[in-house]
Amino acid sequence: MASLHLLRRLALRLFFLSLAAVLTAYAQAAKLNVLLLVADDLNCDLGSYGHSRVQSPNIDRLAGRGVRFERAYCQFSLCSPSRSSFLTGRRPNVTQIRSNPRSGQFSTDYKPTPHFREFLPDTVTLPQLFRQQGYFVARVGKLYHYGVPGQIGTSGLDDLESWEYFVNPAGRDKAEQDKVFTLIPGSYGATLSWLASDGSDLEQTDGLSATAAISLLEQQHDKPFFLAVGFYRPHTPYVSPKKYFDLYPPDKIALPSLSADDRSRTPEAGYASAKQEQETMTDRQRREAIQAYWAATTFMDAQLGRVLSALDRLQLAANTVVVLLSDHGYHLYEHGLWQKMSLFENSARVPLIIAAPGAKGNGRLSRALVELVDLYPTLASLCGLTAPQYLEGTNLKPVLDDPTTNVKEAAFTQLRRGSDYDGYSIRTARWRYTLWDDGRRGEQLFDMEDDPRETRNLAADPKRAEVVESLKSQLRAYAQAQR
Ligand SMILES: [Ca+2]
Repeated sequence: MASLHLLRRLALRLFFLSLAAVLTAYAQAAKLNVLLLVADDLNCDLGSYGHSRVQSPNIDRLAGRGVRFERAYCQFSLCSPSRSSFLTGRRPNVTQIRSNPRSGQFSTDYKPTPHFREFLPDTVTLPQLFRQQGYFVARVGKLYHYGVPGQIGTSGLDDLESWEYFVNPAGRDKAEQDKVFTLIPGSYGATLSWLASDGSDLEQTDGLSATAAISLLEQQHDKPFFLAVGFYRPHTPYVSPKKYFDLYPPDKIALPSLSADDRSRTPEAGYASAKQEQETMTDRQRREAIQAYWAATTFMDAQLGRVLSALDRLQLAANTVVVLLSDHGYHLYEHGLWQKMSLFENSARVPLIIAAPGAKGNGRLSRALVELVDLYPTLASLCGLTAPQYLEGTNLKPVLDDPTTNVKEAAFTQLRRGSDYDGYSIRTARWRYTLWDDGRRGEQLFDMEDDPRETRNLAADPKRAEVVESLKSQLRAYAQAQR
């Protein structure tokens, strides 16, 4: 009898011990790491996004094991406004960051201005939330705004509250600036400029960034980590080793065709991002610029691939959420435009891939409309962190489990032209509608199903009056609500 009682107690004790072990393991497993990969000025010219020319094997590999978002949009098609938005989880009219910092302008605490802390001093940024909740949080390279290439190797427009540790690599591309071909002598980052560089991948800033990120992954941490790696390419100057240029011979690159509105620049506000020095480029130069951009993309993809391989080698992939995104889209002569700062699809649309361990939708694409402002609540939810109530995005976890799910009806992107006027654009499943200066400087409506290259502006078509009214009132409500 006594031994039976003892056995029963022993069995009970074993049961509770193993239950405790399972619960502890579950709690540890639930603490997912985050690897946030942010490319600068990267558009959707990528293999996994269906581009027939551009080689991006590593981003494609990530798409194979995560959910690839086909319709992801930035909230502002410029670096600092977009990054300030998705890293705070708030829209540009709330952060009040609607321009890049003007060089030489410093606030009283010697930060380049404008900085979102001037307007939202107590906001908790995405990385800061992870810091507060016990994560090791580190940054490599460009997460908040940096002037490229001028501020490479500095902290740029950083937010010190966001990081416990940071690295600011500066490579051969920074040192060899004088070899870069540019449309404006002495200017590299704001205009089109490029260089087929000598030397190896590892000497370039993005090569050094990947090396620094791998070293951080290799360190043993007693806490879960949130590692943000900000690549500088394919931002101008489009610098990469020569071998990447050889992949894209210019004479095999077809230039986009222009519509009648593109040629006449109607409405003018829609095309006001065009820069004078870009207007006189020869077709040969246009092809060379596209070659250099694609080369920089493939080079950046290779560095990103080194970080992903390290994650696999260190057996961290099963316990790490991996995200790839770009701060905004980018034109390569579509509509006769280059770079960003337009409200056409190429400038508003971004690549976005989220690979969350165990998500049922992994390996599939989603056509759900999503916005970069959704990143913050999504990562907080995936990692079981309590996010601030004021966040303006939507948790995408339901889409990661079922990519056919929709979580919103529309995505919004905005711009400010100088200090003069704003443009707002709404993207629904079928339409893109853009309102310039509340209509005083024109409006544009494109049927993205029938006319994905936005060649026919239907805003004045009487048959579409009802659609225009509905989309216009949604845009006006958006513009007003956020002030
Ligand atoms: Ca950018």
